[in-house]
Amino acid sequence: MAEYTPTQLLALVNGSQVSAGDERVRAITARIVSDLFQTIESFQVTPNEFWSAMKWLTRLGQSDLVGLVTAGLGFDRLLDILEEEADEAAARAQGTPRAIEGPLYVAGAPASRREVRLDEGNEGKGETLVMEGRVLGLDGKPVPHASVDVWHCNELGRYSHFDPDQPAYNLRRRIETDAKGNYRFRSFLPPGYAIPPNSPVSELFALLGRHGNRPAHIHFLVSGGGKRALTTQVNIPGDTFLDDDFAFATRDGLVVSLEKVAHSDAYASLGVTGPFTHVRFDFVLQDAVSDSEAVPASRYDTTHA
Ligand code: MBD
Ligand code: FE
Repeated sequence: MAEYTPTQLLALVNGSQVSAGDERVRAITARIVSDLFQTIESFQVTPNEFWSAMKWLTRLGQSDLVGLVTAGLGFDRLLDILEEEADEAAARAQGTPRAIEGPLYVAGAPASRREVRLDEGNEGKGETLVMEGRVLGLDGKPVPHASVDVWHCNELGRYSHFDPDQPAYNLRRRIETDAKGNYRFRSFLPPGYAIPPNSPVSELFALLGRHGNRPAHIHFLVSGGGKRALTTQVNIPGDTFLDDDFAFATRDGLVVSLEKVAHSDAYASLGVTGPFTHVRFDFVLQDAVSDSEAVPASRYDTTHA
């Protein structure tokens, strides 16, 4: 019925409306479609290229790997940067720096009080780690009975739940701090992470000429005492990829110091007898300015959309 130039078509796509719809969704969609029309035109993207890209997107979604691409293309870090810029604009004091959740968190890990063996079922793997510290407010006062969710990859760089070869909640635990805000756990020093080979993600990064490695790290989700919930990671020093993280998530202030200890009786309850590596790290939580900020807002929790 009608013949369109690309510009006329774009105006129709973005302007067609039979009901009010949602103003924000309409505006954002219009911008994205406009940018993609323009990209296709200026790069003279062929039908084959376009449809193979759409097939790639389909495979990416089917393999549940979207979150690796968002991390590798900087979107996750961008959201953290923007949150911090908003804090600065509002003159909000910073606590422990935030770091991206990443796509590999699983809620509902087994909980325990004050201490835990995160490495339960992984005896003898890696170098023994004891990490301990407190959860504090900006005023330096401890947060009693705070919740510290902790997770890291196994000795092969893989995360339970996403790796069918690991038991449920392997290397995932939740610790409730004691009345003085203390937590501690035993585990092993995890290796770094690499994106799965032969996957839609590795296909993209090969074409971009980029590697898909993350330096060794441990994830945390910390909340309690009505403070602002914190999502962060600590990095283990000495890793080749510390300043070359595929997910751009490493930060000053989050690289821990390792202390080699030959012997201590202080961690008998965690079964520590021989030499181990000790890390001390306190998490400092910002004050919350709303109730929702105090709730640990995982990206998988759609109630916080
Ligand atoms: C990870 O282990 C991770 O933490 C992130 C952010 C992205 C990919 C893999
Ligand atoms: Fe990770």
